[in-house]
Amino acid sequence: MFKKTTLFLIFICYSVFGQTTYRNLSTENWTFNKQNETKKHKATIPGTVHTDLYENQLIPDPFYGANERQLQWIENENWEYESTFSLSEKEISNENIELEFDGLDTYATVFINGKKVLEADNMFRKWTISAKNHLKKGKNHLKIVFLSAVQKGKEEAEKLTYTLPEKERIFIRKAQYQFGWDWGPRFVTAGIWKKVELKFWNSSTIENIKFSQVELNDKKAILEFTTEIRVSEVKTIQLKINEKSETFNLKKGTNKVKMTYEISNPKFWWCNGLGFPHQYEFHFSLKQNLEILDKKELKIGLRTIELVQDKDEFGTSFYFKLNGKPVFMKGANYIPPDSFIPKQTPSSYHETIQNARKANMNMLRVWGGGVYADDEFYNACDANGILVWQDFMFACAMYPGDEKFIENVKQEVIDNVNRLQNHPSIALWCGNNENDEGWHNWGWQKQFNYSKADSTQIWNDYKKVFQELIPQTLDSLLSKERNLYWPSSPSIGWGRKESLTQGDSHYWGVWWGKEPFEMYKKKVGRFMSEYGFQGMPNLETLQKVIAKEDFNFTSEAFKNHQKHPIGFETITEYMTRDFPVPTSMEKYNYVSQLLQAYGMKIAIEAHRLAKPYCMGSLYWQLNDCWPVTSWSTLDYYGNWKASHYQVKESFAPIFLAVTENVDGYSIIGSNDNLEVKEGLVTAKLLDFSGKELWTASKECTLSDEINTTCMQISFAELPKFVKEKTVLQIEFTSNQKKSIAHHYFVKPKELQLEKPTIEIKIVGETLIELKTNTLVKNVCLQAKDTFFEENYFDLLPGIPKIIKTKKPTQETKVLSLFDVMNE
Ligand code: BMA
Repeated sequence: MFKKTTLFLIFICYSVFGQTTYRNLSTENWTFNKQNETKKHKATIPGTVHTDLYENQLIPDPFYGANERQLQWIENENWEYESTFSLSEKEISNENIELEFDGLDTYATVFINGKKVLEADNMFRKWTISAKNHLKKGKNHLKIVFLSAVQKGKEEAEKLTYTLPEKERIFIRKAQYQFGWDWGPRFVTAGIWKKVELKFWNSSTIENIKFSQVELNDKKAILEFTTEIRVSEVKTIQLKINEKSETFNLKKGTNKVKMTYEISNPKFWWCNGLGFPHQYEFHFSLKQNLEILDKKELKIGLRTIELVQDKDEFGTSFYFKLNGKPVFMKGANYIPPDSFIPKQTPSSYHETIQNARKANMNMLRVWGGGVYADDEFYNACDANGILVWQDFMFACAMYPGDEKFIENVKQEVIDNVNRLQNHPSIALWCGNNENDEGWHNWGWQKQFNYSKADSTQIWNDYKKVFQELIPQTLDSLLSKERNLYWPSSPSIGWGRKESLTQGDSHYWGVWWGKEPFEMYKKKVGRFMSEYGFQGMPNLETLQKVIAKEDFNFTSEAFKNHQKHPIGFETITEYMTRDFPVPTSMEKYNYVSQLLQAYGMKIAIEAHRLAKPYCMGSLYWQLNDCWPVTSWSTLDYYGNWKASHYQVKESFAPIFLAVTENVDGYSIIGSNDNLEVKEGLVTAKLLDFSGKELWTASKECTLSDEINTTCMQISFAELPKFVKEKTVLQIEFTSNQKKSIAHHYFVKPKELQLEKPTIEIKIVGETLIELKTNTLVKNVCLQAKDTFFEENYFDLLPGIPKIIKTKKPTQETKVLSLFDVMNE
């Protein structure tokens, strides 16, 4: 009996002090103040100085009107954040206490109880301080002083004998878009932008887990886990991975222990459209005798990914193989979801990724001018089968290459790769966005008057970071099958013809070069990682940040929410080419969205028709960081622009297109499924009243590898018809599933549309039915607080359409192209 009680007591002691625990300090009371000002204000952690100032009503809403301009002083100040928290006897008696900052933005000096314990200088790194010796039982004081990043950057720039492009921003390891972009305001923030916590651990703790796939086939998977365990003294421990346990003798310090794990008949992780993104859960525990010292959980997906670059008759291929299958990548570029990132919630990341999945995407590119995204972003990508092209955070400039900078970047790479490496979604690591293109094409040498020696130095620094440091660091961290590296996106600038025969390409002839949309058909590269066109967000989105009296193109408030120097001029120029140009704001807004969608349709169609020459189409850009007119297809609040509905259609697994050639039309089917699809193709020539002028049907087998010409229609076999009043409707029916496409013979502005009578009926709690007597081009449904599963579509007479809504709707407003033509 006595023995039992003693054992029980010993066990209690162990379990109280034994296991690694965490204490979130973000939830303590925090204050902030401008340096040298005594008045302290309440602060929210994680947060930014801008959001804290706003919440304390010390500044107006940074997104509202042209407030951005009057808030620029914030970036030049130093800011102090403080908190006092109490530690219990139990907490302080832990053997090790570490203070962990997941993110400090950016030049931060940390003091514990008045003693300086850290100087941080990189927003992207995780900072860990061994804090036991600085902390005490009872009250403790934590203070972080943030120096103006802009001032620090300027000081660094002074040290160079030449000027690097993009002024101070490139010296600062901080999100580059904060310095202003052509879709984003300039808000150079400061603050504790991620979680801060205390970690208490005793004798041993799991620091990091990685795995490699030793063998992976349909029958079995052999995984090798490498677990990094830190121990404070020589020790024998058991590591348990799910039901499997092994014993290891560890030395003081960090130990890497390896354990294999076998799975029979493994389920693979597939991207959206090709299968289920299956993930396996692993529970790790570190034990000594009966006592659990630390625990960790890991979800992994089993997949192989390759980047195939084979020489061919045109140049060099550029495509991904997932689990051995070539995959046409469909998706977009992802920018930070907010100018003030801590405002975002886990669910907002999931919603964005679900919106990508719903639009039939399978890849997003995390663009290099932002941040390495939040864990929830990658969790959502893993769960939704969205692959990630992950840039390192460098964009559109040249960067320094001194020793301090290099070491800083090295640690940044280590921290982020350690954090992200196990996500099945991560397909490729890419050095930077457009630095190589900029150096070779944007005329910096002339602009900054570089000597030969300057140029050599700058290019050598480039090579040091992107051709040596990053790939070498990746080699040291990643198992072979997770280590795909591409130095710069794009590999060759769009002005050069090789950009279309090898590597990935950013094609900006449309928009920046003002080339017509039809150019998209000619400028098709091997993998289109950027191209795009602006469209306005919904009016309500802009109305949230622009006052009624400012709601016109000339007000400062309105102009501030368009960051491209000639944004609206460019939109209007393109609109004039293909669409009627409305005078009212409401209709201009609507047509600007149709225009963007129209451009995206032409581009994506061209890319898909060029499969397998072209094997990827990632448009610029998925989302916004504030309410703005931009290239995004989802606005800041997650609303779908017309273009998002369009990309959903254009990225559909079965895709139909009509091309015109010398003697007729070809109907081409593209099939992105893993298996061949057999079905029936029907073409119908319809006038706008719904009258069938001609029809033909043909069996067609859509290959899963190459596009298939399903039908050739010669001009001769078609009856005479008025192009302005006729549409060719194409259907592909396979296993009772129908894909439909519409082909028009003239530009939208040339269509001769009749005034429609549209009937809208509520046919279910969240279902409405639409009918018309004549073709309605680009039906735009609007209702308060709801989302229409389909919108901006064409409605044909005799073909009622049932639309699902997110919430029940009472009043649905309809706008269509006819209303614009008859303004
Ligand atoms: C791309 C991006 C961004 C920019 C966009 C639109 O090339 O890399 O730099 O916002 O163009 O101009």
